Amino acid sequence: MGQKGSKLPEARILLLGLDNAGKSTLLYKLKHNISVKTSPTVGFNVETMEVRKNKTNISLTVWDVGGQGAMRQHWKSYHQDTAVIVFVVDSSDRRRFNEAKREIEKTLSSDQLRGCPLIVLANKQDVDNSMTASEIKSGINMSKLCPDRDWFVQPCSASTGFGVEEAFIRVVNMIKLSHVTGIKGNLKETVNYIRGGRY
Ligand SMILES: Nc1nc2c(ncn2[C@@H]2O[C@H](COP(=O)(O)OP(=O)(O)O)[C@@H](O)[C@H]2O)c(=O)[nH]1
Ligand SMILES: [Mg+2]
Repeated sequence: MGQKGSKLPEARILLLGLDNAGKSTLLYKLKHNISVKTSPTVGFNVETMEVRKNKTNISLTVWDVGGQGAMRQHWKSYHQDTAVIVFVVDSSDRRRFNEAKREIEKTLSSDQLRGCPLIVLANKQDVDNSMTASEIKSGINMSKLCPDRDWFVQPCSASTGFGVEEAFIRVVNMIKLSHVTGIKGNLKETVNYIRGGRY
């Protein structure tokens, strides 16, 4: 938690993916380092966590927006001020891969998310015969789809924890300072100070 009375600079992370992809499991694994039994998210889960980036503490707000059909039309209202998009794919579900791909394409076409970095999590790598991260990368055609944003495909398993920390570090590294809101005081000085440091 932050110091008493001080509000930390804040970055918003959008956690998206089809229902059953593993978003909520991932969020709880990250936040509490535990595996919990999840139930389908109705509406959204929101969790905050504090990270240190370039010598500055930042509060990350992770929005896990329910992935079920009817909820998907609401994803758009969460787009504003997003620092990084995290899209979770169920690598064990080849049948729904095209559906996931279409949602990624739709998400990236949002004006509010123009240039916003994207990390695709190839989740459920613990399941036998699941798609590899490189299969997912070429299946989505990432380099063609993302000519004007940072992107990365990270293999992971929200159940076992494999790759979860790496994914988190990548997310933090992808945050641009211009997307961190609430840096107080002389912004320019603060930014210079932060730039001078190392994560
Ligand atoms: N084997 C395996 N199952 C997972 C993994 N991540 C999530 N699950 C399971 O997939 C189901 C859906 O997970 P949930 O987090 O609720 O998905 P959400 O709808 O995207 O929030 C649950 O039964 C989870 O236990 C994973 O990495 N490996
Ligand atoms: Mg959920």
